[in-house]
Amino acid sequence: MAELEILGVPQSSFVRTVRIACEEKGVPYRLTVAMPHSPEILAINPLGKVPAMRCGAFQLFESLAIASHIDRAYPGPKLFCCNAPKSSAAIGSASHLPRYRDAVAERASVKATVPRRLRIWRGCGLEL
Ligand SMILES: N[C@@H](CCC(=O)N[C@@H](CS)C(=O)NCC(=O)O)C(=O)O
Repeated sequence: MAELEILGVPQSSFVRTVRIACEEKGVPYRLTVAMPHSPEILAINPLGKVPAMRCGAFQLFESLAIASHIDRAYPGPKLFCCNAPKSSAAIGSASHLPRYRDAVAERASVKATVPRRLRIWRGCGLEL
């Protein structure tokens, strides 16, 4: 399979969502830093929003569409399960990632139950 390229800025929680999907699945990817409305982004997303994704000739935008594609196109642990309510709940959580991140940070300060997840998220540019 062609190299998976994620385009966007690391500060964006939507970019983090798709990077975390890659990290959780163990899918190698390249982050190309590109600002919203830059020519690279507009070539993929007419709305100019990040993230965007490229894999060979295939291009995609919208974080949840990208995360869902990564989940279905690559091997590794399932991020979105086949059970409709659980899958819908996962999509809801991903939509509220910034708030979820704060909840994780709060929990982590009380008990260190999520060291791996914190390492992954730090790797994606999150400051917890
Ligand atoms: N629904 C989009 C939202 C993406 C989004 O709003 N990204 C922000 C960066 S965090 C952006 O590109 N903003 C530029 C703009 O709204 O014009 C997704 O999930 O990918």
